[in-house]
Amino acid sequence: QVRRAVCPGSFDPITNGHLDIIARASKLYDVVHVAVMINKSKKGLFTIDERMALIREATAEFGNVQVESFHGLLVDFCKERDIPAIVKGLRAVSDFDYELQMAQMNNGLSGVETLFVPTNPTYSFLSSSLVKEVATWGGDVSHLLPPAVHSALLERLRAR
Ligand code: COD
Repeated sequence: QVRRAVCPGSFDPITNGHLDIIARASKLYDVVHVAVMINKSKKGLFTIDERMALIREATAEFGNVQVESFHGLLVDFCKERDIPAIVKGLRAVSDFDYELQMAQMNNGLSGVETLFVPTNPTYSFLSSSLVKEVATWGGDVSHLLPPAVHSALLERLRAR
């Protein structure tokens, strides 16, 4: 049987922090689904298709990562694909409260398990929103993003 897991998120855009978690999950599972969850009330900097293309490019070398988008509950994404495990990165204690709530809610809804991977300390302060804010004001974020994501981000901010 194929062992599957999902790494869900907004990925607006994918950072080296996300990528580190996906890379580690890809060593533990046969197939890792990266789910770009669509949140209609949040207008992102990148469209869902742009986010997926950037994730595909950054994860191509792993060989067992499948990138998809989904509008709805994460547990339904999992049910439709027979995925028993959600893999999430934990940055700091501040992440824990909300992540624990979601993990318990998701488990209660469908029995899906959530596994937490401690973030690589290099990326423990890193989030998509901070990267966008720093880049907006001209700060250097090149070491925090895959190269293609960095170029796309600079181009998007220039066009604004
Ligand atoms: N280091 C390690 N891991 C990281 C880092 C980092 N620097 N940054 C992010 N991560 C990991 C975290 O595990 C994080 O959860 C994940 O990557 C995604 O991060 P984001 O910021 O792109 O995504 P979020 O936090 O907006 O994602 C929230 C979800 C989309 C997963 C959540 O809202 C969801 O499941 N929505 C679907 C609707 C649903 O089912 N709702 C009910 C939930 S109980």
